[in-house]
Amino acid sequence: MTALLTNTAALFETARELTHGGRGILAADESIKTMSARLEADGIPASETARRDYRELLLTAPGLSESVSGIILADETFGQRLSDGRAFPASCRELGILPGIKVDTGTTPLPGRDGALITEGLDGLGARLASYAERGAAFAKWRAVFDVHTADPYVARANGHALARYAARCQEHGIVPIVEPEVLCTGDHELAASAATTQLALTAVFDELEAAEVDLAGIVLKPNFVTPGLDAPKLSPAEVATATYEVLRETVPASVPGIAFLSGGHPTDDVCAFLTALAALPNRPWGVTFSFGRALVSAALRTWAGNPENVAAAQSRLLANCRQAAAAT
Ligand code: 5MM
Repeated sequence: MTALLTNTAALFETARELTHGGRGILAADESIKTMSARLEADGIPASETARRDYRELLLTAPGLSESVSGIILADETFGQRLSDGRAFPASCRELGILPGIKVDTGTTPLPGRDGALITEGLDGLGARLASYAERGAAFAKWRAVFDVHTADPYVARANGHALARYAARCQEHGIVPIVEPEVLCTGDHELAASAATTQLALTAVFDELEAAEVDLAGIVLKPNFVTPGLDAPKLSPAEVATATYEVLRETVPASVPGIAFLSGGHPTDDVCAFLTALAALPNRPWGVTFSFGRALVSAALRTWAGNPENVAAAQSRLLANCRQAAAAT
């Protein structure tokens, strides 16, 4: 019982540290395939070393910990060393940033569901979490993906169930689970479609978390902002914040300590404006912050271009975006 209570308190502390205090999370956990494609899109030959050098550039940006509380790493990076020989997870802690690990193994189509996706990675998850915890992981991440055109109650329940089993397993190992149900922003759908799908997904996720007896005080939720599709006319930050808050208020229990939003392909200025408007709404029960990937790193990757002479300039671009996002909280 005492160990359980200690675990509960520690999970809550970590979840708070990640989402409160004006800092947020840097999502640098692109799979090898995604990271390689992003390097190549910027003219950088993809290799294990190039992926390592790029993640080292991000982590060692001077003063990153002033705006970043945690960094999500992919398995490859988690096992790599910086050029000075230090392991990535240990370096994160030395730099004042909690190390996290993406533990899902990606998505696959659900049979007969028009291309709707299910996220995989539950087999052997306990053993992997034990190893990550031993090597210093403070938190983990699992991303479920929903499309407004294919999401339905079954798809939401199946993905919610996987997220809940993942979250329960993380807590068993003293690791805070980031629970990420992402409704994709790609397309030209209206705000109402994003709102309905986000509501469907979050309702199923919290039903399943409750059924799995996950301690909600020891998780971080990572949702999308409720917006029209990226190809549809934009709405104001106030409209996005109001629509997002309406869905969250209906679906997310007050016991969840913090919500860290994904950026979903929206430009940096837009997602920061959404976050500023949402953070300003009164009587919010949860802390709100960012867990952006592309909105923080895209400019840095372009500036670096694989050239060691550009490291400092690339780090400046990253830091500027992280400071802007932190200011929005
Ligand atoms: C950084 O990208 C993460 C991993 O993506 P893949 O497994 O597809 O390579 C991704 O889960 C990311 O954390 C979220 O989508 C949020 O990132 P954005 O760029 O939407 O803020």
